[in-house]
Amino acid sequence: MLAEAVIAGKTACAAVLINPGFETGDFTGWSTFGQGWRIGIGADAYSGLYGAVNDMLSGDYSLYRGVYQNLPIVGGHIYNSWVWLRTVTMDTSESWLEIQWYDSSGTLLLQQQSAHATIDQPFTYMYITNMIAPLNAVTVSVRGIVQMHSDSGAPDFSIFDSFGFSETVVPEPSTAALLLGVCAAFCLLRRHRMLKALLDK
Ligand SMILES: [Ca+2]
Repeated sequence: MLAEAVIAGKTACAAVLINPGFETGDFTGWSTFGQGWRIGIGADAYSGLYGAVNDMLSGDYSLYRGVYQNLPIVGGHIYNSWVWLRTVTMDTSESWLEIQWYDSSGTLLLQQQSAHATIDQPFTYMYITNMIAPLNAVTVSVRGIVQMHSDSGAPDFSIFDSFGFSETVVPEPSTAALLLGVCAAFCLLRRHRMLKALLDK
């Protein structure tokens, strides 16, 4: 069991999105806010069988809608994020990929956005690369955002699939091995603390 924990600790160094392409067929791992979120199939999937759709319909009132997932990160490290975004009959809204960085008290430190989709597009790679997490950030929120410009009610559809979030490791060649060792040691320590907390319960 300890050996399994050690192996899991090493691979858990960079947190990974749960259900990034909605292939559970639901929003497992994700949260949403605002109106209109559902899981779509067929043309609503960039990859696999499912994608996350926001329907903006007549009479809607939510100006901002989001689908998001939070992950632990390390301040000062460099990260990339992406999603495939398709938009249909866009005329009263826009949508984009958004990254928010939070400190340990849940305070928003910084927000970054990809290019915005303002007109119809097939599934298009939307991304933000080489983001440096604020030094005191501990959590990232990876978000697909839709903004309604008015309540005129024209139907607009924004479809998100295959979200991604990864760390860019760019150590000096001479320190690469050292950094990997530190990373492994950090994960081991964290895993040890988690195990100890569990055992102490
Ligand atoms: Ca999918």
